[in-house]
Amino acid sequence: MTTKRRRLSGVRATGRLHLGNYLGALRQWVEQQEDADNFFFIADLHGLTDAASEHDPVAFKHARLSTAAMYLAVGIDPSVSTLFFQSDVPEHTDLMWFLSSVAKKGELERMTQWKDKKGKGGGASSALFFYPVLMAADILLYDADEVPVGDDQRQHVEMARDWAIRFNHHFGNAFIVPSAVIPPAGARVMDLQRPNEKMSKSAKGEGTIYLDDSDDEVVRKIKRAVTDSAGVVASDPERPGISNLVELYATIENSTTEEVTNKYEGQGYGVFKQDLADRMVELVRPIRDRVEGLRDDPHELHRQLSLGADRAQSVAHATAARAAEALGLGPIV
Ligand code: AQP
Repeated sequence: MTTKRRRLSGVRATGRLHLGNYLGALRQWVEQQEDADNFFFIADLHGLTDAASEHDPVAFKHARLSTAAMYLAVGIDPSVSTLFFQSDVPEHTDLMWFLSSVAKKGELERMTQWKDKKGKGGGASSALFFYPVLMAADILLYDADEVPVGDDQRQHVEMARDWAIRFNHHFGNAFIVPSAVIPPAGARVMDLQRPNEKMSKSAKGEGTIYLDDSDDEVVRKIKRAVTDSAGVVASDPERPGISNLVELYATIENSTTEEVTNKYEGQGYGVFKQDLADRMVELVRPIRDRVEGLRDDPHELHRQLSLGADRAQSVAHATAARAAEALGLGPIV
């Protein structure tokens, strides 16, 4: 009998997932769903990293459930994968504290996301600073072999690996050391208006395509995507706007960027953007339709997630207990 490899991943509970989240993370979760033992969580505790003045508890309740609806809408099947809210499993925060003994302050200060975000919006919370430790706890709690994520999370998974190795070295082998799995295409989808920056929820503009955008919004965003004056469909690091669109097209079509540029040789951006917009609408429309149906039945969503939390907790409890014992928190026998 072969044991399936175990995979763990999650997305912050911001309510609306975007194309970057989908192509960088969720698509690979779904594609290999049957081949692995999956733990997918809605990272609602990671949704608490904003300063208190920016956090709206009522909107947040809807956002966490809406994020769950999006997981199901893209194809996560709760009868195949363990799907749960992070906050339903208190061992995440227990283990975060245990790991803080091996996580150094200087390491957290060097995290790219902290450096990028700490200056924005004034008064960064300590949760934002500390969140890589919570993320390490998320990853290590389920004895995962693989962590399928987009390229921007590579550094955080590396950090979790380092802390696991350090903890194991000091206190005995408590953790499996997992690897990040980054998809070969779509690992870093760029903003359509600022193609030197990654597509992100906080950009809040025309450069981000959401999985519940209307057909008109999708078409408009693609058509207004920043390119350049060369008018040649190409993949070239010196031309990030058109290169991002070519990569998007290739990722959606499961083809190569070379095949795409060959196909549109001698044609302008207009034809190419129209074709990309058509494909994008075909991708987004069924997801949006399913999300709308799922959001209409919050009780059923909560029921499914609470079943997932029970299974998740049984695994998480064993790992947290192992780590606690390694630290000397158990009884003297
Ligand atoms: N642009 C992207 N391209 C490819 N993958 C991406 N991911 C995020 N943006 C891109 C991947 O999506 C998963 C969940 O990410 P998250 O929950 O950490 O969300 P995030 O990175 O905080 O998303 P945003 O939109 O970038 O939020 P803000 O704007 O608040 O920083 C991860 O696997 C991530 O790699």
